Amino acid sequence: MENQAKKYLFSSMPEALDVIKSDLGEDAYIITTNKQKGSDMLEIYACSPENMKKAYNKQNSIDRIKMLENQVNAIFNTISKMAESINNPDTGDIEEDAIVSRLHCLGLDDETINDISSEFDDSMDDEAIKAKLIKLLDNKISHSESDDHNIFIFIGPTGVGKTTTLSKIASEYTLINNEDIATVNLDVIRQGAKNQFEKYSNLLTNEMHKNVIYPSQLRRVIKNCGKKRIFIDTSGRSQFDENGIMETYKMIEEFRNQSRKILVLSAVTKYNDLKDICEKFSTYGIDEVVFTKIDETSDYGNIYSILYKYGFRIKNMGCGQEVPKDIKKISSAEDIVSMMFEKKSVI
Ligand SMILES: Nc1nc2c(ncn2[C@@H]2O[C@H](COP(=O)(O)OP(=O)(O)OP(=O)(O)O)[C@@H](O)[C@H]2O)c(=O)[nH]1
Ligand SMILES: [Mg+2]
Repeated sequence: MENQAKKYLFSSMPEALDVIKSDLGEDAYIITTNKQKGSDMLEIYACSPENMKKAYNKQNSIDRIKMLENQVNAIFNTISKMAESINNPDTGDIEEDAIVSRLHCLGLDDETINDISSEFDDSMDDEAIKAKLIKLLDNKISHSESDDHNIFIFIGPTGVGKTTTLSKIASEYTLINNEDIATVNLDVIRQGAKNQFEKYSNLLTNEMHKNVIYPSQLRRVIKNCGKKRIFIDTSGRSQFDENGIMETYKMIEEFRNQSRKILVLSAVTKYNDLKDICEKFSTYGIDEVVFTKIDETSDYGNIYSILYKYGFRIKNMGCGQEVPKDIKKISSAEDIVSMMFEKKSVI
């Protein structure tokens, strides 16, 4: 600013103003006024309106440049810090974070990751991670066929696809294996359950029992059944409806040890809810699970986590609404892990 200004020395201000105005114009700016050291004279800096404008613009540019400089410095500092932490040999946390976030991306929950993360390290590529996940799961899930009974009981929460899955699995035995089957409906709750059950059963068997509401009735049906296999459908029960769960349990209790209790779960249910469901239905003694609605998600980590935690046997997955075609066979832990990596049903 001083460069644009002109210096004046006067003994009084009125005298100075007259001269400055005639010199720099009526609108001249007085920038500073000080008493000169060692005298009574006034030292005045003034400038013309044009120079004042130039000085203002220049100052503005300087401020903007300073601001940009600050921003560049901040960016530079951040990059330096990042580079430093990457090059720092004590980066154990970063390695762990990388593998943990890869496992998260595969849809696994914190609890399972906590259990298995010590088996992984940051040097592992996707192939190695996949192989390890398969091995870990394969060691957990049941491959036992010792409970391979001929009475199938489908249990689980409401609306997960119990009736649909029963019909799909029963179809295999009738349409593919050419076996005779009977169906039994214990669902006394849902409106329309009988119609839905009847619709499918009519296609599968000539022995359908649709009004079974007492354990004694079920006993008679099973005793007198002339068919090789019996498929029993039950009412959907919320995991929080303990009375309801017990009510169905009492119906089948007598046949618990001679039947295959199949827990039907939806692949779109949240992990914590799935755990609650598994805990509550464990009263029945679960022999097998079926995950349905795998066509309605691309995240299969929950399936892995549940099988890893409970070790259930799994043979089928529901992949759509059509009976009998929308069912997929699971032949190994590899099928599930592949789905997690591909983010789609690849079996
Ligand atoms: N997308 C999709 N829909 C399914 C699948 N399995 C069943 N569904 C649908 O889910 C809905 C409920 O199926 P149900 O078989 O009646 O279920 P449920 O468990 O018997 O139901 P409740 O008896 O009321 O407890 C229906 O619309 C089915 O068509 C599946 O694998 N994928
Ligand atoms: Mg049903």
